[in-house]
Amino acid sequence: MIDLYYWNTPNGQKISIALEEFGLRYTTHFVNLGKGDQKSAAYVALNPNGRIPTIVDNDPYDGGAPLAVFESGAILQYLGDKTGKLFPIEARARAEVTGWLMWQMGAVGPMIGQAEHFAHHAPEKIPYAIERYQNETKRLVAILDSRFSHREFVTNELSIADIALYPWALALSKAGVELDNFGYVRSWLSKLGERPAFKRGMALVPPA
Ligand SMILES: N[C@@H](CCC(=O)N[C@@H](CS)C(=O)NCC(=O)O)C(=O)O
Repeated sequence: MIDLYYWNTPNGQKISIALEEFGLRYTTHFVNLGKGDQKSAAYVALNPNGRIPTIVDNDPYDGGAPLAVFESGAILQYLGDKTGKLFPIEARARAEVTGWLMWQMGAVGPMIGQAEHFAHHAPEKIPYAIERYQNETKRLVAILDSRFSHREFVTNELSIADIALYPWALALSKAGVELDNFGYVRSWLSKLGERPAFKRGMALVPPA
């Protein structure tokens, strides 16, 4: 059984989707970001960065003591290795999936996050910052769009890289970037959104 420390934001949703795709049993612990639960000493002991998501695998594949894993990309890789699914072992396929996963972690997530921050949450409107992060986000989405013009998934097969990108692509409009000119990304989103595991992962919300 896996303990999932979660809130329904893109980085959290990557992991709820992955756990559903992998068919792993998990218990959800809602970490209320609005109340600052992610900064509690007990939580920071599991995730030194004080952010969601985190998992604790009570049955890790090395057979040892319960294992805490933080950083959504690292969690996806860990779960892929644990299950032997959606994260190839063969060197070339693995390098490609890892590249797109790191691209999501290092570029797509942070740029959309900053674009949303400066568009909606910054105490003052700074046109330079809004434009800079929205333009960079559009540049990244254009790369994704051209990728999907000739393939179904970001690499040859569905992988943890698609799972990492999906909830962030859904969040684009919050960052002020619309998908009108990115038809291939829209089709990929609707195709993945039909998968029962993606539906269940995205439906995980805190109790009212
Ligand atoms: N690189 C981290 C980023 C995690 C992250 O930024 N999580 C956000 C929610 S999507 C969070 O916990 N925010 C709360 C805060 O900033 O205090 C990961 O991918 O796990």
